[in-house]
Amino acid sequence: MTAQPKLDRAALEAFWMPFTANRQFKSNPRLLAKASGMHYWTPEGRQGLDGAAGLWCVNAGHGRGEIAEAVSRQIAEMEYAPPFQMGHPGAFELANELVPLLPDGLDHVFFTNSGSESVDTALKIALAYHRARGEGTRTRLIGRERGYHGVGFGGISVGGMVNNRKWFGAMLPGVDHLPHTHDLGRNAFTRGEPAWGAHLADDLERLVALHDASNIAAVIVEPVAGSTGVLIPPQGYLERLREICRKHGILLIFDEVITGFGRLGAPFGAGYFGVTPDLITMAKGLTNGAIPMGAVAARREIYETFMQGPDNAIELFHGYTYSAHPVACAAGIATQRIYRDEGLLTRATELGGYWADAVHSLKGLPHVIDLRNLGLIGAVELEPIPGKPGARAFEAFVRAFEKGILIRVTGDIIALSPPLIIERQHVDELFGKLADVLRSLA
Ligand code: PXG
Repeated sequence: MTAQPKLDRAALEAFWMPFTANRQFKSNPRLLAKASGMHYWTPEGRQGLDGAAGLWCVNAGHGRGEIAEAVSRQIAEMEYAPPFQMGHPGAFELANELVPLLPDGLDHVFFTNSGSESVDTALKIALAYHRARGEGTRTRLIGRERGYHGVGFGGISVGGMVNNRKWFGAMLPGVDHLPHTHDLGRNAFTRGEPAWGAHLADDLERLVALHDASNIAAVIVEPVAGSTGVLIPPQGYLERLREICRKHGILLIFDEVITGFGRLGAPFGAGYFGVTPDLITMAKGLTNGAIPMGAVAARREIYETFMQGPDNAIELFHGYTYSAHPVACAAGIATQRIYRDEGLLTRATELGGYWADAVHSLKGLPHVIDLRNLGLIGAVELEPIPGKPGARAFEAFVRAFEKGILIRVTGDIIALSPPLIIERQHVDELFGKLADVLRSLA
């Protein structure tokens, strides 16, 4: 590894770090300097097993040469091309690569640069779609408690995580929230999808009765809620949500920023659960996290609804300077090739049983009040220290880092989502060390 200049406390000051306890970090920094395969290394050369795929994004593992080469080739050839009223081949190629991975009927792809932008884009498409069909009164948006849809104003408005919302004023008007599906009393220590809770989708009927369907544009949910701490949908819940949306002409948006690209053992959660939404948002695994990129897939009828009026009319007044950025597209195409060649989008199916056993092997360890799993996702919920929410899991995170495993914590929940190239011996190491960490906690 190339020697890196030491960053002292003063050198850490200028960067205002996102979603980070800045002062705590800067007095005890955890820096990463190199990554390959299943591992990260600190600048001092300490190795850490990646139990989080970076941040749910490095699905093909780190240091993929094919992506690096595709990116360098594209930068040398053409670093940028304007996406409005012009195009470049990579954008069309990547969209064509994605369509076969999507549920039948979702066959048009709009490119963005992040999950947050994908969410805003999907919400705007939903509103504009209804208006284009002459149902412009459909303006209300429905999210879910504990939902995470990124940090744009659209995403925090439909999102349901209080810390992400309470600081930021009134947000979008006309938003409602379905109840979340987490119930430890009924579903603790369930393997896979819990049996109880499908009826919680019926709350949508209450909102329809309250507002009338003619005022409701869309419902957005994560098929598996990730960021809030891994909430697995109850059996039949997503089907029921789909049915109620269909009945009332409400668009259903699946936010698949985390569940996309093989996390559950199918290319998308929609396919895994056998429930087809009208719009799917994605990001993260789209480029293996190598270059920022997001996308929204839309049902053909939605796209076609916009394709009216004179040929020279711009149909959707929306887009980003970096929509379908050539370098991101190159990374995306190379990533999709790896997923295909290595069978990674279904790998979680092969390994899911072994992974589930490993997750549930933590039962009985100190402070563990729930274990959850689906595909290559796992969660360990800890009893909070009274009066200090989040402190126990944060301590676990710090000790895990010191022990050489990278995990993600949110509140008092540890979330695990390794690269999909993980092997059994890594699963053993991850859970062996995590068990040691849990045993060491006060
Ligand atoms: N939707 C979902 C479902 C996400 O998980 C976003 C949108 C936003 O994506 P961008 O690219 O704008 O960050 C996400 C992001 C965590 C964690 O700790 C998860 C995310 C972001 C930060 C932390 O689990 N997911």
